Amino acid sequence: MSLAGDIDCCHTATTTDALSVLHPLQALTPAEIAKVAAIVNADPPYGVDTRFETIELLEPEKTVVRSFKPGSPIARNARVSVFSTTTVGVTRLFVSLDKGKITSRKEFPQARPMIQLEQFLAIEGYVRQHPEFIAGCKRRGITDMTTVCVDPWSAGNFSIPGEEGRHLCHVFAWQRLRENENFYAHPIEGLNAVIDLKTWEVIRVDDYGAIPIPTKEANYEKEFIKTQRKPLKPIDVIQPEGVSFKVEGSRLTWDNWSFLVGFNAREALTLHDIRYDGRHIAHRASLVEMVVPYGSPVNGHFRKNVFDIGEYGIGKLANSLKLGCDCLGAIEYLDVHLNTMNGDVMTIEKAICIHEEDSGLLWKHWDFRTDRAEIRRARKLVVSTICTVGNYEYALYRYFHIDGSIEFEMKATGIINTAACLPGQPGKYAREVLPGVVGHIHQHIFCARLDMAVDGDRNSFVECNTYAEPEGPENPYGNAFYESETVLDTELKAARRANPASHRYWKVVNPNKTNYAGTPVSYKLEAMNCVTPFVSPNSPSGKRSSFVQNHVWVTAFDPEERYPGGEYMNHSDGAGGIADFVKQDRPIKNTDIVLWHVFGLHHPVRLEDFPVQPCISTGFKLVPHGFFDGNPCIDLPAEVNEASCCANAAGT
Ligand SMILES: [Cu+2]
Repeated sequence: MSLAGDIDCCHTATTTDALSVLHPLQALTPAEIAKVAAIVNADPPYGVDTRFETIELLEPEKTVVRSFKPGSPIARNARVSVFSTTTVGVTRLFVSLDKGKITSRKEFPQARPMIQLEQFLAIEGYVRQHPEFIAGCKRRGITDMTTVCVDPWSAGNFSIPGEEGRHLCHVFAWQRLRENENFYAHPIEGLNAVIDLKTWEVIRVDDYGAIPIPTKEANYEKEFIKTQRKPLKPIDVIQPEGVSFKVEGSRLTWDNWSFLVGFNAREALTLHDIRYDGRHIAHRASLVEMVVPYGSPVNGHFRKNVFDIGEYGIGKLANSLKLGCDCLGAIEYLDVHLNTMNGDVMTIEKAICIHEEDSGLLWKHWDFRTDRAEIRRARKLVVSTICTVGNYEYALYRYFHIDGSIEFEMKATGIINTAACLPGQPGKYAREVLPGVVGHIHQHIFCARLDMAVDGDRNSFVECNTYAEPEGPENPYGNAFYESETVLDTELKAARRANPASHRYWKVVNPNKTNYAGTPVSYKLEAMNCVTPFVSPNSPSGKRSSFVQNHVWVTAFDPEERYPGGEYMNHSDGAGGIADFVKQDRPIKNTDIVLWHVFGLHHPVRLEDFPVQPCISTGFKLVPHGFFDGNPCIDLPAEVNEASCCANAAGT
């Protein structure tokens, strides 16, 4: 591909903007993160052992956001989670930047922080030095421990004797046969270790029995690919007059859209104050959990049920994006600023990519009597991030379409998690992708938290089902079918699953605002990727991921109900998540509500997924449904070259 020549195609916006706070929802600046760390370090809850899990913006109340006028003073507060290097527990602090002090302190003595990026290589180092682990490797023919790659998996909560009450990591291992080759082709099967992240002691090595390490190479790096196909001709994406969007601090405006971009270590990118033509649609929207259950009970694989957001935090694992590779065209990048475990500022340059894409046909009609055609092209604004969690890449795209719809797409790529088998004997829970190498059946189940505000905060939740009319006097020819709407008015009633048989869908309506037809304005959830959960809900992993049991949940707004599996997920027991929130069975009719959508990928592995997986995709849409009185883009100007395209379109 070629790039846009001498056109200014790439710009990073935050270098100066990040230094000043322009909006109450703007993520903490580097100076603010440093100041918060200094305030906490002046009175650290765990003394010299104190480390920082997260330092993030304590988001202001909605009234503050709604009444904010540019230029008016902005109160800034941070939400901080700190932990000790020596004892289990997390302390949550609220810090006032303006007052320079801690304003709230709450201890969670059983909580464990997310596994930190800084710990990954340390875990590998300690495990590789352990005599029992070395002996296990030796039984499999490995004598050089520097070739062993150890991936740090969350340990879960399995009530295994000796594990209770600790802060642990459970590891799987592979062997790298030579420099830069793909070690996931060489699983060290049946050998796991459990390491205590407080004492750095390997508390147990599990050896389920040795089988040969598969040694056939399967590489993806270009230096290993002997023959390459002929390249295609270049595609240039150029916008000779520049882009149509504007970035002012954290606010983006494009066409009729306006919204703010936030970022934190756990959720990565967050969207706020989303409006179309000034009308509110959502107050906050983000991806709040992702759980990846694997279906194999063999050896140590039963433990693979990882919460990539709650146990690792995908924000801290965001990539710096590369123009022409990760993103193509006229791009604006935003840097993001997080904290290290020591409380230093960690900047990920170009973590957020913003650009426009042609999106094909928007609408068209050809009048065969007059031979006249009207055509409009669609375009979307794309805000993207890519996060690497161990073997997988999650490429996260938020699309703002010109027709008022918002789309979230997650593309999964990277390398499937591999295990080894005897060649030709993958067993029923896996598919062999290379002789002796398998990928287990698994799922990637996501939860989006959508704090809706359809034309204001007071919304209701409606389910729509389509039914066939029974044949009879009213339906003499048997053709009749109709849609039926039900307002689900309490939290327990609104915990629902998809039903393809009735083409069930849901919408968030504002009963106080009507369209020309006299019906409430609304946004429809297009839930295209509902996933059937297979992990038993009463199992150790199932209890911790109970949110996957429904495809939608609706709760009365509570700013502290942030995560569907609970606030502190690592080693969690399943308490404090959405299944507990809805036990309150609060009314959700004509009030401030939050819609939680559970969707995902069901992933029986394909041979084509290895050695590196072409993107597979999942997501959902929020689509205006009676929000407008008609097609909201009837006013879109025709393309400049309309004359030629219409002549072709009309078949002349
Ligand atoms: Cu997968």
